[in-house]
Amino acid sequence: MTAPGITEALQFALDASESVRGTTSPNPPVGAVILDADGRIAGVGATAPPGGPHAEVRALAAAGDRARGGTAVVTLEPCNHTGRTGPCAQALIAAGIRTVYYSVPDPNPIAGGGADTLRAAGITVHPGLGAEAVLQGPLRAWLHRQRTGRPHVTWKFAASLDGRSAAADGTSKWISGPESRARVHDQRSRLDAIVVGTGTVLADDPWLTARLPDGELAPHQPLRVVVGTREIPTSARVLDDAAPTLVLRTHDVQEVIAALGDHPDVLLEGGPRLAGAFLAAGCVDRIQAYIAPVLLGAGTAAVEDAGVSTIAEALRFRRERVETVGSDVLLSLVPERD
Ligand code: AOF
Ligand code: ZN
Repeated sequence: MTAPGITEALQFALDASESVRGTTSPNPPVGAVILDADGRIAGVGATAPPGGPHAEVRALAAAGDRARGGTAVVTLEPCNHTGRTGPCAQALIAAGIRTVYYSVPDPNPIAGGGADTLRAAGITVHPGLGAEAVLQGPLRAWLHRQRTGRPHVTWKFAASLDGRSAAADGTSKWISGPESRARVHDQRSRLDAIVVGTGTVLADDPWLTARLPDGELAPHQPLRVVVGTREIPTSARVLDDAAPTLVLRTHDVQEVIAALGDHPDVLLEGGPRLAGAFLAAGCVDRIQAYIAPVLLGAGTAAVEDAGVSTIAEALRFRRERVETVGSDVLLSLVPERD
């Protein structure tokens, strides 16, 4: 059984890591909490942008002397290396921390091994606290990139009950409801990159920015990536100065993946042909399907040509989560191979 104070600290650590998602790459967005010797929260910290201090160092700074004899709760195994900042394991030892809980081991061969260093210094170490929430949430994309060398791509689409993303005349506003759209804006504000095809830019002229409920731009904007060989006008909204934009004049999925290098958390937003190419190339790691209670009976399919010509070749997915969002259903799926 984990003490109630630790469960609360884990929630603070998760919230801290969530709050810096999209701003730390290529570093992972980590959250850390320091409890004093009486189990009260003394400091909370999250990873600073690259080159800045790690989560533990910031939480220790906030806790000051109250860290002595206390406990640290961290979403990633404290690092053991002197990179751009000093090793967090040493900082925890120097501050007099007695107990460390962390969620997932650091797979980085250079930075990992902090748990052993802590144990050697006489600190009690508990791995695995909240591992599932961290693996599914804030560190999912970074861990995927560490494991595979590729970014984590979520293909998100909104479709009618009959799987269409636009009506026969091309109109598509709005298939999903306001709650689903607000949710996507919130998600964008915590991503590294959003990818769309030139067809989507030409058809919808989207801004692809993350906006707050009042319409203001969110403080963090992901990189906007436009893929395809069709010409897009210089007046396209995606080329405005609200966020950086990368235009890739290619159809090659592998080239896009390579160009995304330092951007592990990627949202693929369409259109149907680009989604089909990513699916056919095995480069979709998760699907988020917003299915609206709307029927069109004709119109553009959410995906086209994913390389399937017979049922034996069907791409199959495993259900990760089903939620209702307003009047829509959000299906989160992962490839059966994973
Ligand atoms: C931690 N706490 O908050 C983060 C960690 O280049 P550096 O020196 O910033 O080190 C980056 C590596 O440190 C990164 O690849 C990962 O293994 C670890 N990140 N570790 O103890 C943190 N962000
Ligand atoms: Zn560190």
